[in-house]
Amino acid sequence: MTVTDETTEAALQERFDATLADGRKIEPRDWMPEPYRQTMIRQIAQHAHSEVIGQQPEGNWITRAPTLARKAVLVAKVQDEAGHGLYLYSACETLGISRDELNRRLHEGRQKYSSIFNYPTLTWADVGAIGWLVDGAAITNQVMLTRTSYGPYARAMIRICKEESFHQRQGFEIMHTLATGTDEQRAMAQDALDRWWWPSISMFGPPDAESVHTEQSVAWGIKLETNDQLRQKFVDQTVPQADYLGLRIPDPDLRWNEERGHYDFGAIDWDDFWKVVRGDGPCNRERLEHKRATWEAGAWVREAALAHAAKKSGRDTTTEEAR
Ligand code: FAQ
Repeated sequence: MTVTDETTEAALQERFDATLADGRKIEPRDWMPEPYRQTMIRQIAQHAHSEVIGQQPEGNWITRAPTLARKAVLVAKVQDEAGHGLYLYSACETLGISRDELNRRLHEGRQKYSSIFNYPTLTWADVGAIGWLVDGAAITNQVMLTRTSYGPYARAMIRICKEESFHQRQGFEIMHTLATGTDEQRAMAQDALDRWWWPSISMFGPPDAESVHTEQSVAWGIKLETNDQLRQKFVDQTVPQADYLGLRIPDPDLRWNEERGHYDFGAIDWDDFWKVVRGDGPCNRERLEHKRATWEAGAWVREAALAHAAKKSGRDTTTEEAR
């Protein structure tokens, strides 16, 4: 590196640091350190993959939703998740990587998606529990991300959060209907809460002391709160909701701590979390296999769309020339 290059690099770094310090956004055409770009690609891709694979557990219930109205809402919700994936892939592409490459990395197991989508949806109450708890946890994290330092990601999050709030409420409403229904329905709601509680609070990621990326991501303004802070926020807001539903959170150590002004809760089984993250959860193989199969089966649609776009742009040019 020459002296001029070094000076330029230092000046660029200084401008990047100043942008962050002023609370302004980093935009696609701005210079950014390569590790920042790679971190953004990793996180946004993982997030996009989660939205897309996250369609599977609830999609499983579209044909068996108990009423036509429930079916219509569920179809719309699952479709919203696909839309979130699309906004996020678009945001990720502004970092100089293609959607095809992101999919390739996922399909080859080189990129992750959220641990939470590796659990089965055994009853209709699981659809309620996902909306209430999983969308609830996702919003807690994503409200923070509306202020993240990378502009396209932050802007995508604003719209996603609005839709996730609707999803969370529809989940809570399903749980409320079941919790105030027959004994059997109430038992279904409790069983779903029993199975989804621990996976939901672990989806915020490992404890801060073991989170390899948090310190740097906080320094870059990617994360504004840590995994443990967000988890605590989620527990604090969800416990009163469970009380309102008359359901019991499956944690004997859960209690209000007057001194801290927060709920204390029991130890999370991190061995189980890592097992799921590493590919050995109840549904990992099935989820990824289905994702790969639909990608392959949809190849003709992508090819047809590209051929149509090429044909249309050719026709438009002809029309222009004819004018
Ligand atoms: N699952 O150092 P950290 C949704 C990995 S969207 C799998 O703490 P970081 C909507 C992590 O990648 C849900 N892996 O990492 C919906 C890293 O491994 P790596 C998705 C996990 O990035 C609702 C390693 O552990 N939301 O639900 C998980 O600073 C209903 C060390 O961890 C997002 O993706 C996990 N749970 O913090 C859809 C939000 N946690 O990459 C359908 C954006 C951690 O070095 C139905 N992402 N790991 O190989 C984030 O905010 C962050 O990436 C965290 C992790 C907080 C997830």
